[in-house]
Amino acid sequence: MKENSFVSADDIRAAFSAAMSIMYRDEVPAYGTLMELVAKVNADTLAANATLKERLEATDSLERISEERHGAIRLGTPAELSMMRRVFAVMGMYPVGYYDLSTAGVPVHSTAFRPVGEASLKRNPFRVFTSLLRLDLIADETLRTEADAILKERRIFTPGAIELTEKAERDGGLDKADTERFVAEVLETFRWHDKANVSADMYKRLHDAHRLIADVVSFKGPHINHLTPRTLDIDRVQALMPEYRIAPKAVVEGPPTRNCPILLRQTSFKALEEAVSFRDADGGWKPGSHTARFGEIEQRGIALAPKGRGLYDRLLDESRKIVRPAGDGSNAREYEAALAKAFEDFPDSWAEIREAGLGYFSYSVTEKGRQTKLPGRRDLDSLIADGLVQFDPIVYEDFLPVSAAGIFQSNLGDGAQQEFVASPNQKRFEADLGAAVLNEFDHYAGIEKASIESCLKALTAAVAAE
Ligand code: OOG
Ligand code: NI
Repeated sequence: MKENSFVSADDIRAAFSAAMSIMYRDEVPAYGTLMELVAKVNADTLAANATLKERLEATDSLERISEERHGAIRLGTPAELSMMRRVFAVMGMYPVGYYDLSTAGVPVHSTAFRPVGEASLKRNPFRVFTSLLRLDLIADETLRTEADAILKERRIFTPGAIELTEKAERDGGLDKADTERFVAEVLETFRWHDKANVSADMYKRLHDAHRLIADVVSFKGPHINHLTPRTLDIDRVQALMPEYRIAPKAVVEGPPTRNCPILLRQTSFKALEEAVSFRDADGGWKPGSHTARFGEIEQRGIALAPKGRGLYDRLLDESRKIVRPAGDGSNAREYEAALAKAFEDFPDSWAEIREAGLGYFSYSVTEKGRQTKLPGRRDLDSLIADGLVQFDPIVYEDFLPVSAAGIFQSNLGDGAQQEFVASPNQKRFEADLGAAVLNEFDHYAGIEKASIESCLKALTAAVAAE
């Protein structure tokens, strides 16, 4: 009986995502400006491209776009990570993928919490890129021990958030009143605190070791460090940003501009320098500043199959061997040219991408297919050739490690390049998380397979009905 009154996990996530967006717009007004700009560019893009609009409507994804965003947080301890997993599970968000950022000079490893089923993604695709600090990559042992002790002391979840998460786990859901409380309580974890947990001296030592360590260890909680709306034309938003008094980062991360967007392209505006205060020895507060929070936009393209992803990684690597984008933008044009040149080897029509087995597609029966009586079961390619089945790209829902590193770097200050020995440790991450991360490729392959089966079934049903 009680079950009927539960709010669905998808609805809890949608409510949480909306609440987070309002909070962040309040905290970082430039994010609100960016949202307006993205809404305008998306409306213009749809008005100018009838086919795009029609396909987004047909695949039920038009509505989610204006609601769509991701955020990012950086956690300090395994206990925080595993509790965060339980909190996100209440909202129907599960860890997908493992990202090792150590190779890029950032002492974290990460996953993305996100909805997984097709229906859940359509309802609300809110995701959170979640990183765990790796103190094991810090050379200074004294500092490591001190940072660890500071992190162990803090409590990033309110008692209410923990209690409601446990209740949801026990009962299998939350009712409306509990959902409202849950959203409000969990939001507290993501809130900005301008009063640091540490002294100015400690902050400086952490900061000297790595800016990211200072960002994680010095504060009461893992403030949301950016929120990212999804745009349908990232080049246009990037070009318009200065007009809206937002300074974009030097280059767009990810693949170059193409007719058929693949994976994910991202750009951001620089983190703000914000006033904070540090603890004094005599119990007072000492003014200072900290740079952490920024805004980002993304354009999502087709999810690539392992073969396509291999090609993407190779071409990106090739272009970076020719030009590595500098943080100050001094070689941005050369980088873009090298990237575009390298990607000439990546087919740029949906039909070619499909035929080469590079990407994942969702298949559906066409109008003609619905009116055709089939004499028997046929293979997919011939059904497509005869115009009975059509295909649309499946949207990439995940992240890219090289791009993520670029986003981290551009917001850590350009002098912050630091080398670590590459040391991916997915086993350790999963032990800390308290669960295995899901494999992104399995997920897309599953959606594709289900769509093919449903087409063949519909067309065979037409045969059986004769
Ligand atoms: C996360 C950076 C990664 C993305 O979109 O690739 C990211 C961070 O700065 O904490 O959000
Ligand atoms: Ni991001």
